[in-house]
Amino acid sequence: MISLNKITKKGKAMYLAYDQGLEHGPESDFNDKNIDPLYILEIAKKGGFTGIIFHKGIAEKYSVEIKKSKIPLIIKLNGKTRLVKGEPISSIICSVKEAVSLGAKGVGFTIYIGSKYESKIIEDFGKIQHEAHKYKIPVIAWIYPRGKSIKNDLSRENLVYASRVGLEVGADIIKLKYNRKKSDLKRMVEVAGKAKIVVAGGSKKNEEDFIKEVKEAMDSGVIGIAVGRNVWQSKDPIKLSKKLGKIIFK
Ligand code: FBP
Repeated sequence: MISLNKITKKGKAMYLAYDQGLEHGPESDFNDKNIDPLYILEIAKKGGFTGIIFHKGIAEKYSVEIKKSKIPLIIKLNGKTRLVKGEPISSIICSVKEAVSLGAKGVGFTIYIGSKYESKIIEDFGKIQHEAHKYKIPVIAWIYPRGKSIKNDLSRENLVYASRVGLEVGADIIKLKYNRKKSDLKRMVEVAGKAKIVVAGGSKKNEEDFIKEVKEAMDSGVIGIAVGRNVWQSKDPIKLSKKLGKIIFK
């Protein structure tokens, strides 16, 4: 069993995701402040996050500051832009070995179940998972039902399926979307067995509603959150993060 100790606190997880520069593009998500990775690092540190999620480029260029911050680094190993339409697949841009040499305490990987490329994605994930576990590094799988065959990516059936795929393929933590139906999330937790679940945040919403969403998720048995925009697009990200920390680590 791989230990999650380095990227959790009291068994709970609060990750700040900052892979959107590649996934969505800077013009859609960033403003003058949050375009700067150092601003994000400061939120992660002062806000009490148990991990910061970067792609390889930021992990390399800002490695001195990341190490100094002592925030556990999680490197997202694959990614894609939003420019290509059609069936989704992310390319591997960083090996586990490189991630470890950059100081990663965990690695992330996106799996699009339902995509035409699913078999290649799952095959790649298998190799990454094997390698990461050789280094005793936990693997977080972002599992999103997506592609032409997926009619509703937030249906109970698809989300519960995504959760079980996470357990079956060997993810230690599964990052899933939450459709605001507690009974669906409880079922997702149940089918994930000994694998743990964190929920994604999505685009920026009303702060009170976001806090409520996090409470609901924690009540349903997930170990935490892996969110980006709702935190670093907030007017006061540190204040918000502290409120989230109280809910998550209480
Ligand atoms: P957010 O909280 O900003 O939504 O980040 C969570 C996340 O999973 C990111 O890690 C990733 O870049 C993004 O959402 C993917 O979102 P999309 O659904 O647009 O592919």
